[in-house]
Amino acid sequence: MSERIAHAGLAARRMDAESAAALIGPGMTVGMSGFTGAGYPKAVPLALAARIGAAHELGVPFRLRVLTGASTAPELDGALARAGGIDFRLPYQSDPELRARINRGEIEYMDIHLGHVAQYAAFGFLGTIDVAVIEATAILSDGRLLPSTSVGNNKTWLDLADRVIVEVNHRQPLGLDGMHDIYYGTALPPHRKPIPLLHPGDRIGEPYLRVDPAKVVAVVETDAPDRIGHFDPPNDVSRRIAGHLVEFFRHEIRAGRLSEKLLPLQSGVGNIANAVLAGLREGGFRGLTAFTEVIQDGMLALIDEGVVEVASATSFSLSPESVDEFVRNIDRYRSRIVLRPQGIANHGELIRRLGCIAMNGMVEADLYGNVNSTHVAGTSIISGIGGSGDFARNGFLSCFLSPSTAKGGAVSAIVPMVSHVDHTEHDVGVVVTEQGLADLRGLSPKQRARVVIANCVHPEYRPMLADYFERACRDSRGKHTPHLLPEALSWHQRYLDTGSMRA
Ligand code: 0RQ
Repeated sequence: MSERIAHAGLAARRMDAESAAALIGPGMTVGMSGFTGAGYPKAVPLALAARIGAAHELGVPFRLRVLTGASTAPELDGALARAGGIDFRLPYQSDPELRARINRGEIEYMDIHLGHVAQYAAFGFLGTIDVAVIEATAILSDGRLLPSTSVGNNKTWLDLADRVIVEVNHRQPLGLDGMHDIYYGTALPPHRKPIPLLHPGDRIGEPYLRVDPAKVVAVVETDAPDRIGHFDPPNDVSRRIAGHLVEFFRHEIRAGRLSEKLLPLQSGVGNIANAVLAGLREGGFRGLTAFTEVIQDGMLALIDEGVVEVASATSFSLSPESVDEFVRNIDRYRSRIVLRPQGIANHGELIRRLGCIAMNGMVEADLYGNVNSTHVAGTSIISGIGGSGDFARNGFLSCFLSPSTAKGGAVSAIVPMVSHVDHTEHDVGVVVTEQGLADLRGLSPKQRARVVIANCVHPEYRPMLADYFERACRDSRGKHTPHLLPEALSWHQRYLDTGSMRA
């Protein structure tokens, strides 16, 4: 199984996952590969979880600081969380076990913009990175790594970590060779230069990850697929959301603010994002580009049909059916897809230069356009801000999408005041629900509230919100952003008390 390890010195450092996991000790900070369920190490974290479990049985404390690209999979976040082995975790996560432990207060979680993680670590704000555990498709004869299905923060962990463990996954297709673009021109302030990327398809770096072979303490071979779930087919609600957005793009083209090719698209993860991509296909768009984080099933379909010419991202997030199709046609995709480090894929300078159209899901928005992407009732985290803030703040257009209700109608996604703020009113341009679209550009807070109430709120909650706004305009001391403070979060409290926001 060594044809994928062409560097003799590193081939000699092959060992099993248990021996590699034994190189990681209590209290260490570990930077792992992995982004939205792709390209995460498949064997060492499981062995590490077993090692941690055994230590705990002997009463020996063993907890780690775990840093990744974004969400991983049950074999990494799930196993380490279940073993009680995570003390601190950063950034985006979506594993149910990890989430439950964070929300029980057992794990410290830092939610940070995905585009900021690499520089945050390079600035020294995260302390020493003791070990990097990175999945690769192959090791070249000079020791460089052919990345796998995500790039994420791998460059940063490889650069900064004292020691490196590489997992070479034989299941990842060798045809990925040539798809990655690892930019090595970053520097720390005050020595930074402009990043020379002018088009989403530009290649500005090299296809491989550099690593000092002297730092590589273990090479572990694996043969396991990425674990990514299935997507729901678009339903009536997601189709209506997509329909409103496509109609809005048409309106912007007629107004001369967008061309027929729009501007580089960023679309979030999840079913609504997939439905929006399908909506663009049905809307007759051609020759589009994407500068985004994740290539989902929907994006591959758009590339196949010429709707999208080229897509830049940091990771794949493909359902099992799409993976087979992808591997069969990988040579065709190679000229259409560029995978970059997330610090570049989500870089504010590039998002602003390219003028991305940001389309992200939200948990809730308020009357004035503040958006909560992360918390239920202000205190429990769902996943994290991901890259939504990188794109919302810097994009040409910043759109937030959600069904108008959640939990079978018991929760309104449009509330008097959001229970947690991820995107302030200053970063939100367009709010879309299946009810309609609120174009908030160029409006004052009270003007925004009227559009949001008229266009986005579910009919069951519209009279309640209209009533709140009317009384706030009358009774609020300040009339710029009218609120009734004792009542502003009462909908959330009612949901906690009764299971429903309905009055
Ligand atoms: O929970 O499954 O337990 O019922 O939140 O909601 O409707 O399945 O929608 O998958 O599109 O997720 C904001 C979470 C939406 C996502 C969010 C509950 C709901 C369900 C999921 P259940 P849906 P989606 C690029 C950009 C931040 C990161 C980001 C997200 C669960 O879009 O994580 O944008 N965004 N990244 O029931 C209580 C509400 C609720 C609610 C939804 N108002 N109150 N619960 N839910 N609304 C990608 C990356 O950065 C990697």
